[in-house]
Amino acid sequence: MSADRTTPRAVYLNRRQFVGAALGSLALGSRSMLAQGGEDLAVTPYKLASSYNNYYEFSQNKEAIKVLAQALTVNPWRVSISGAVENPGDYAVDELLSNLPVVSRIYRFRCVEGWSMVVPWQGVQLKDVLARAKPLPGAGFVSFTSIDRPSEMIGQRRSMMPWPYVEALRLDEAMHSLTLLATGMYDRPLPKQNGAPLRLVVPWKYGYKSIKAIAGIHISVDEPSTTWSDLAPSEYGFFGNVNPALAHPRWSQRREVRLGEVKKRPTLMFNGYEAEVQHLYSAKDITRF
Ligand SMILES: Nc1nc2c(c(=O)[nH]1)N[C@H]1C(S)=C(S)[C@@H](COP(=O)(O)O)O[C@H]1N2
Ligand SMILES: [Mo]
Repeated sequence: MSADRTTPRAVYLNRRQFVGAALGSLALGSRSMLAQGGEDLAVTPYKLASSYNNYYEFSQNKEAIKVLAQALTVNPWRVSISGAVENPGDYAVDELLSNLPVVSRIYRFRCVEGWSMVVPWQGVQLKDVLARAKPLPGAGFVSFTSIDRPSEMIGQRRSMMPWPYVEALRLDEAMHSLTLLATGMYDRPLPKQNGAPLRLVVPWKYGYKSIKAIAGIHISVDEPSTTWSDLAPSEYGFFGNVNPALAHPRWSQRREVRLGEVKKRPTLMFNGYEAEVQHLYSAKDITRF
């Protein structure tokens, strides 16, 4: 076992302590912000969505990330497209997205740790970027690599997990019209702590799939390995589909707490996007984390 394989356990255990403590203080300290009436898509206050983050390249402390992440230079920013495509290339991020329709979508966002939020995102559909890249016949997966820049990302100077962070989707999931590459939220440029300048948003999957600060997009025939599913396959599977019936080994997934709220609410199958995405999965797929 490598050093990288022995440390993450502590990381997972910490996730639980942090979420408990931080949600407690948020809930007590922000009564005026409580979304009343239980409206399922009541937008989470910007202040909460931009100050309670997961971004291990900076810290495991959710409140510290918004401060530490300001060290990241996000302009200029380049994104490479490689692998099984007709049009590979290396682009400035604006060039990559130029002339693609900008969409604005209000989505539920659910972290496997049991907290959730509702965020208005702006960005482009990933399928539009992939259409330009033209996946070759036989291509089946898309993986995303976050920026690897320990000089600006203090958490990357520790080997708590293997860097850079990598996530991936099956090509059909990537081509789904709900899947976004976000460049903004709340009609503002994406804050650095939320993944500027470019992050993935896959609303029916747990938050760890929605990788931040994307520097590389790679199309492959075979299933790629991904950071969390390599570290702990039983806890953070490749699918990562939100499923209240499928318990995570350490956290029941039946309920969740919206940031700013106190009372837990039931977690919805596919995070409420069942009608849109269930056709992508077989009965066996949804028994896998
Ligand atoms: N590069 C990178 N992307 C990441 C993470 C990370 O640590 N590094 N954390 C993931 C997890 S676990 C969650 S819940 C979301 C959190 O997004 P937010 O901070 O915008 O709420 O980012 C995801 N994307
Ligand atoms: Mo998460």
